[in-house]
Amino acid sequence: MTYTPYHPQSLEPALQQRWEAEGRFRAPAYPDGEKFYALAMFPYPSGQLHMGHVRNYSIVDAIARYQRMRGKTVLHPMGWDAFGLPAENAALKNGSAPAAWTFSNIEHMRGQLRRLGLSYDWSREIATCTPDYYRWEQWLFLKLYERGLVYQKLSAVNWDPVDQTVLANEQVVDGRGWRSGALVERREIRQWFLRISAYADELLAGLDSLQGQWPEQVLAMQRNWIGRSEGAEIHFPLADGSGVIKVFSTRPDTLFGATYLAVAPEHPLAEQAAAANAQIAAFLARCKQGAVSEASLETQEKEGVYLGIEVRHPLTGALLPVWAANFVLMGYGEGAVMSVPAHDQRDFEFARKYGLPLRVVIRVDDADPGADELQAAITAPGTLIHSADFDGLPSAVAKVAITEALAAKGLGQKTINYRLRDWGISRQRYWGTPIPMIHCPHCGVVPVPEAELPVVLPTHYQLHDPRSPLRDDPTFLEVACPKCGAAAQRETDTMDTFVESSWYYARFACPDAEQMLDQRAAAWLPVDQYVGGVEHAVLHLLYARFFNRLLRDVGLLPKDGAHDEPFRRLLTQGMVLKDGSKMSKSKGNTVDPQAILDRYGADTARLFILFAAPPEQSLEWSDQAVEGAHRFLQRIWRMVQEYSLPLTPLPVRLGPAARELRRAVHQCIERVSSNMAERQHFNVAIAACMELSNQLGRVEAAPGEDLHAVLGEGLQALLLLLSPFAPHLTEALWERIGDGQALFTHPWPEVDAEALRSDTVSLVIQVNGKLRERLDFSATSSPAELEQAVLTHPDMARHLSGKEVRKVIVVPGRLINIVVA
Ligand code: ANZ
Ligand code: ZN
Repeated sequence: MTYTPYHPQSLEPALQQRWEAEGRFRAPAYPDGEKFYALAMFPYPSGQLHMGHVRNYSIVDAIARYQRMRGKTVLHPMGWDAFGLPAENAALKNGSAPAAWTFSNIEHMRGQLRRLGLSYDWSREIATCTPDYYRWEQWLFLKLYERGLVYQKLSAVNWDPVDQTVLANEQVVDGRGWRSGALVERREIRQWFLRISAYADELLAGLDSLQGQWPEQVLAMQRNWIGRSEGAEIHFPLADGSGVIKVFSTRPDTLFGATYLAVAPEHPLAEQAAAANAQIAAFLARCKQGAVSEASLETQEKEGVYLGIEVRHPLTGALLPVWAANFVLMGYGEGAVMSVPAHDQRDFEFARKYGLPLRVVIRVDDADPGADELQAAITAPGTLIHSADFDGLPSAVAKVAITEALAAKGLGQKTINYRLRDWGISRQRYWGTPIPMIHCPHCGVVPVPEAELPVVLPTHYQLHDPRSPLRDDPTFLEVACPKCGAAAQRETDTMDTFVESSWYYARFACPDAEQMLDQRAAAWLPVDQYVGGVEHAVLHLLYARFFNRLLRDVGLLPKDGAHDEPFRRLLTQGMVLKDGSKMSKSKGNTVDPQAILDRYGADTARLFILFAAPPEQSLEWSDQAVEGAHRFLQRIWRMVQEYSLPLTPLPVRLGPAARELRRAVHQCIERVSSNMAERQHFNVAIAACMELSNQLGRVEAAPGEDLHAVLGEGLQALLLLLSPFAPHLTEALWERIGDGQALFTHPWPEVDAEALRSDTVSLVIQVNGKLRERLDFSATSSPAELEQAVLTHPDMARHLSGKEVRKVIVVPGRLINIVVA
């Protein structure tokens, strides 16, 4: 027998060119029939594909190809999240322009994606750094500004005093500027914010509709991030009668245990006190040092200073001192807390450090520990003590009663607080979407008129230092005020790159629309299956859920309830590990996908990566397993070539061997099918195919025999089932033994229930209720025949000899129990 050797290095590119020339994976403008939108989180064009990409895209491609075979109209697009810091950093290092660097990376990576044989509709490709894309983001910004969903406020940034520029959090390494090495300072500057907090409740409620469709862990992380807490706003009148300090507390039941207040260093009262006291001023200045990331606030040593101010307890009238403390956040609640050191651990430590008093007001068991004996705060709810009229109430009841008592005096009310902060989208960086605003000396902030969009980002700069070149370029900067015509200046902040990735999935539905989105978006959305890394559990996935609602509320998506959520189903794929740790350049344990493609081809790479682990778990790289995947494909190649044509229809009656083989074929179809759609355990699906290929490989049959016909059916099924994973090899072989219909839209094979029916049943045999044997019988036997068969079965002799059989109980399909004396 002669056959062509398996040579993926030439076979695969030839097929890929054909797919491209035929426009095979183009989606129509509108779905005809049932749609399926499959999407992988689009990549940052860093220069090279890594194995994480290969895994992500292989998963989505398998799903997209499967859904096509299920008869769905599939949309499967790809694009580039092309703005961001790495382009600037690379430009600084090698003097290139960020745009040129970005586009050449896109060029290279697009080639790599093609080489993987991913079934994208490339006609919809998007690069977010092109004006065609970001102009709509500027347009939306203006719409949101009109609606009060965009605003400016003072906010802290990392300031590099040597480079004289703002640094991104990633550019601060151990509190120092990454280039200058200078100690970073905190500065307050005016920045642009999106009012995501206005959607907090809706974003929280929407999570319920994703239950079962999104990983539980991601839902939990979003719930925490939104962080709804119910509590009370409590007013403490200033002792000098000049006003009140408001605090937010989730534990109004501990109100009688409050022994002092603590305000944020940025709180107006702290700043007032600092004006008259150098020691306080020095403390506040110290708080302003250091980087602004949340992590650095969490870990810093808790410190404070007494402000020389007193307030009255709203219910007892007792005088309490007011401190400023570095752990109180200006942006949360009221920027002030009532400190209850006996029941809050942070307050406990602070009180012990500064010698402030403790009052125990909650009892969790019978003991009433004296304040001096406490080793740690008692944080659990319990029963109130030392709390006047509220003594004896459980915490939950007391929360309501105390809040009502405060409300009656006009000194408080029930409130809900969210941890979710408004989204600061200003970046003092160059390589991003320009914020379409103008600063006029007479009119203040003036939006760029819609007709003048886009505000195009100039791309010709050579970067020499981290300062944004926009700030020094008069041709960008200088502009006439749209309102009064006076000489004005453009905003030089650009948008956070998370803005681009918050709506790209919608633009893919109508990439050439002459508006942000047109009718096609509603027809394709929501994304039916989204796949990406779990590191995006909150920011990206929350922002996209927010943007989808903004798009709806400006009229670009229908308010029909079916378009609130952007991603119907989410799969978070696991990491690719080598030697037990995440592949990374810094660890030097990467495997370059290009090398695997060159050596084995795309089908092997894809098959290995899907076979090695279930998609959501981490995957350990193994050179041997790659070899194994390759050998498997070679075996299939040989088997199909060796099959002597023509295929013949199945005879009406099959002999036992043919029946058994056919059952194996249909069991495989069943296992693969259930793992494609529901569980998405592609590794199990591939294992089933491997098992079937072994069974088919053992068959020896000549044309004309029933076994030969079933073998043909089996080989066909195998190619269909493997085509989502190894699309090139299966398509090439399908040309030899297929049924003339194109493989990529061929109907997915159906399970024949008749074929699954077994000739034999396996029954558990008990003697006096104890498990003794497991024996096979003909599936068509009657209970009487079974009784006869089991008693005379040679394997039963040792259990029954010399015993008197009293009774035989047959439970059809399950077991036979023999009662002996
Ligand atoms: C008194 C109290 C007693 C508190 C007690 C807790 C335990 P969550 O659940 O995250 O909403 N807090 C309020 N505003 C703050 C701010 N701006 N910066 C730092 N901490 C602040 O947290 C609510 C609790 O965090 C509030 O309840 C308040 O301390 C503190 F036994 O009030 B609590
Ligand atoms: Zn003006």
